[in-house]
Amino acid sequence: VRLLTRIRHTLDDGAFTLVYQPQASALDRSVRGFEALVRWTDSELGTVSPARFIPACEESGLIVPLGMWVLETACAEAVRMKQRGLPDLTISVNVSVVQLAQPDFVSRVLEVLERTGLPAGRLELEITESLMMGCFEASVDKLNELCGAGVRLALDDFGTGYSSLTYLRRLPIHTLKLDKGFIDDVHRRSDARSMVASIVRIARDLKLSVVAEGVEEEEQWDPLARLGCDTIQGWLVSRPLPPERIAPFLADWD
Ligand code: G
Ligand code: G
Ligand code: MN
Ligand code: NA
Repeated sequence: VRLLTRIRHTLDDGAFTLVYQPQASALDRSVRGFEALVRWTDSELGTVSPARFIPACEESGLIVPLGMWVLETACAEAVRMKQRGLPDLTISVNVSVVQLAQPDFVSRVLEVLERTGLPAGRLELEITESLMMGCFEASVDKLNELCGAGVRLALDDFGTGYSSLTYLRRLPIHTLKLDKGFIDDVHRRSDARSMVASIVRIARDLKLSVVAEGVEEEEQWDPLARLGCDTIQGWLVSRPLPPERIAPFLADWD
């Protein structure tokens, strides 16, 4: 309860910030985009992990205004990057099932694109598999609408929780984000490589791009690239960055 009271207070006064984690092409290491991740530093509670406050926001419905703030801030930042002469990169934004369940979710996303001027094709929404549990049919309709408008869709944390390969086929997604759990041992264990290889084969058949998440060690890069992962995300490329460190990072990375 105390957490929620604090969140309610701070939505207005700038205690939430976004950090941006780069995603690099597995083949040529060029940066393709950034995932926006929310951070909260409260004047009383200090830094609170999203792993703790996001579930509280989902239960209370506060995720709806917070999620819209995240979306608008991330899209505006992507437009600003372009204005500063940085290349056309994709911005990935996490979306909670609770947001997706809102009847006006699609129109509100399209409004944000219009307001910020970000082309739909440069926004990727990350949805987690828990969406399978609730109103699947209604969710698919909304995702189809967004897809039709040119927004890209990613299935986040793939392989954790309520995975279902039959649902995978029915979702209009472009990208599969392979959970860190599949990635950790890929340079050490052949069974870990077999798992990644199998998932990549399915993704290929479904014409999905694959992002390897949570890549921390250089030794993981080659096996992941050879196994057919398209994109590498993790501390090896960079920790999530505050907006002012994006341009310096890109300059260094080349
Ligand atoms: O960045 P970090 O590892 O601390 O994130 C922890 C969890 O919080 C992850 O599951 C991540 O997807 C989630 N998360 C981070 N930012 C957002 C956000 O803006 N919206 C939602 N719904 N989840 C987020
Ligand atoms: O659930 P989602 O994939 O949206 O959240 C990604 C989470 O993983 C964020 O909390 C982010 O800070 C974290 N993360 C990103 N890269 C790495 C990494 O290389 N190692 C670890 N341990 N966590 C990471
Ligand atoms: Mn994510
Ligand atoms: Na993830």
